[in-house]
This record gives sequence, structure tokens and C-alpha cells, in this order.
Amino acid sequence: MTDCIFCKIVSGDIQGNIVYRDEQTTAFRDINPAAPTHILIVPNKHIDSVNMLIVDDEPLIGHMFTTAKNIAAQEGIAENGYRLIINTNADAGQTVFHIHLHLLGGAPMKNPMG
Ligand code: DGP
Repeated sequence: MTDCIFCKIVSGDIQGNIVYRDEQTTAFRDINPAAPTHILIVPNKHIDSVNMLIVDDEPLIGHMFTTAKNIAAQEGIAENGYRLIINTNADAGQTVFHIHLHLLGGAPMKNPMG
């Protein structure tokens, strides 16, 4: 999508601090980190939100989680632990409408979920 900020990072039209990329996903550091390690894993193809997923997307979504696990190990936070979050629509605080998996870690989580 032409007006999607994460599509522009995937395509290279705007710069992102990219930590990993393959044919299905791109991962880059969040511009406004909420933890010492805060990385966003996004599908290279545009999907607005979890609400728009179809059955054919299941391998892609699984791959995003495997990618997150590998990046957590690469970042040295796998052993101590990390949190994976996907926000969907207003009540969850989704602000960018291109599915993204937040990978948060590097310190004990202070806030309870919700
Ligand atoms: P969410 O609330 O789940 O939609 O989170 C969107 C995240 O995207 C938020 O933590 C900030 C991050 N973000 C927004 N714009 C940019 C950007 O241009 N570059 C990067 N790296 N992150 C961005």
C-alpha cells in the first residue's frame, strides 16, 4: 500500500533500522522503544490487522513467530525472556495498520498486560 509506513520500510523507500529480512518478513527496531529491546516483525505483504487474516496467511503468521524466536536468540534475550504482542484496532491501541509483532525484552516487564 502506497501510504503505509511499514510497506515503505519493507520496500526501502524510507529507512528502518532493519535487523532481519527474508522473502516473507522484515524486522526492524521500533522508533519509540518500550523496552531495551523492541523490535517489530512485519509481513512483507500488506495486511491491515489480525482481523483481515485468511487461512492462506497461516504459514506466514507462523513464520513471523519463528522469526521472533530467532531474533530473540540473536539479541541475547531468549534465556531471560521476552514478550510478543500484536495489537488489533482501537481498544488495543493499534496505530499502524500493517500487522506487526512486537518483540519486547531486555528487562523484567513492569506493567501487567491489559
Ligand atoms: P501499535 O501500537 O501496535 O500499532 O505499534 C506501532 C509501533 O510502530 C509503535 O511502537 C511505534 C512504531 N512506529 C511507528 N512509526 C514507525 C516508523 O516510522 N519506524 C519505526 N521503526 N517504528 C515506527
